[in-house]
Amino acid sequence: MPLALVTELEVTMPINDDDLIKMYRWMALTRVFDQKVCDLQAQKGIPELQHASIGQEAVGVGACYALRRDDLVLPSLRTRAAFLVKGISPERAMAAMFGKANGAGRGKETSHHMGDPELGVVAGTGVVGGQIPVGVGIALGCKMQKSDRVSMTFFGDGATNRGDFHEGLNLAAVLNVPAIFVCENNQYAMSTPMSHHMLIPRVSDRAASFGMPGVTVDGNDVVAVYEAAQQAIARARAGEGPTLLECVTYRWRGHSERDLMPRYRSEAEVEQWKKMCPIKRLRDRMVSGGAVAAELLDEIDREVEAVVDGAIEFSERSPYPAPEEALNNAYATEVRSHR
Ligand SMILES: Cc1ncc(C[n+]2csc(CCOP(=O)(O)OP(=O)(O)O)c2C)c(N)n1
Ligand SMILES: [Mg+2]
Repeated sequence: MPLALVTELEVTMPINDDDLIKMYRWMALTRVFDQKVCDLQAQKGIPELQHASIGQEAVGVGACYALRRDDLVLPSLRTRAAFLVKGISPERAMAAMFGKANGAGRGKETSHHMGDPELGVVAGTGVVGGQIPVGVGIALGCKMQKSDRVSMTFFGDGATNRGDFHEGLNLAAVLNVPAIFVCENNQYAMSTPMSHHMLIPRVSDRAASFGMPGVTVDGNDVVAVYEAAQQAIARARAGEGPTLLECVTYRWRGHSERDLMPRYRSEAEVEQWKKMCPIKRLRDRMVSGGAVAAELLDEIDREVEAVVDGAIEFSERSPYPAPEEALNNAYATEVRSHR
C-alpha cells in the first residue's frame, strides 16, 4: 500500500473506512519508527537522544490527518507522527536521527527540531513551549495574507505552565488568528506529575481565561482527536479564531531514553495505560465492526516494519555533511519586509 500523504487526502465527514485504514497505518509507522530508534540508541548510540512518542501516536496522527498540505505544523519534542503525516519521508526522518547530510535536519539537528518549509513543517528549538508564540505569528501571517491556511502547534502539559503558552494564547485570541493549539497531555513533565505542576484538572479549562474554546478529548482515540481537530480547523478557516484542544494520553517510555527506570510512577500505572493502546483500540474497532479484515492490518504491520528497516539501511549508507556545510542554512540570507 503506498504512503498516504496529507496532500492525497480527501477528508470526509463522517470518517470512512479508508481514512481509518490510513490512520492505522500512520500510527503503526510512527510506533515502529520510534521503537526502532529506541533499539538503535541502546545498541549503537546514534546521535539522537530519543524522546519516544510510543503510546501517544493517536494525537499527532488524528490532528495532522485533518490538516491540508498547505497548512503549517509546529510539532513538540514528542510529536513524531506530525513529521511523518505531514510528509517528511521515513528515510529523511531516520537519516536525521543519524545526523546524516540527507536527513531532514541536513545533519544539523535530530528528531524534534527538524523542519521542512516546503511541507509546512516549522523547525523548532529546545525551549519547551517556545513554538507556541511562533505558531501564533504564523497564524497571524496566514490571516494578513488573506489565505485560509491555519497553524497547528503541539506542546505538552508541562509547557502550559510557561509564559509562552499564556502570552501566545492570549494574543492569538485577541488577534483572532487561525491557530489550533494541541496539548499532548501525557500527564507528566519529565518526572513531575500533572497534579504537582497545576491545580486544575484540565488543561482545556485554561482556554476560558483567554476567551477561546477549550476542548478535552480522549487522546488515545484517534477518531475523537481527528474529529475535534477538524472542528477547530473549520472554525479557524472560517475566521472564528483559535481553539485549545487537549488530548489526554500517556507516554509508555521514560521522558527520554536516558530515563530508563522511572521511579516517579508505578509499573501498574504504565501497564494500565498500555491496555488502552491507541493502535490496538483502532484495530479492534475496525475488525470487530467487520469493516476491515485483521489480515489487512497484519499486512500493514509487516509493511511498515519493512519501510522502517529500509529507512535505517538508507541512513547507515548516507554520508555525514561536509564540514564546510556547517553554517549553510543556519542563518537567514534574505530579510523581507511585509510592506
Ligand atoms: C524552558 C525549558 N525548560 C526546561 C526544559 C527541559 N525540559 C525538556 S522537556 C521538559 C518537560 C516537558 O514536559 P511536557 O511539556 O509535559 O512535554 P512532554 O515531554 O511530556 O511531552 C523539560 C522540563 C526545556 N527544554 N526548556
Ligand atoms: Mg507531558
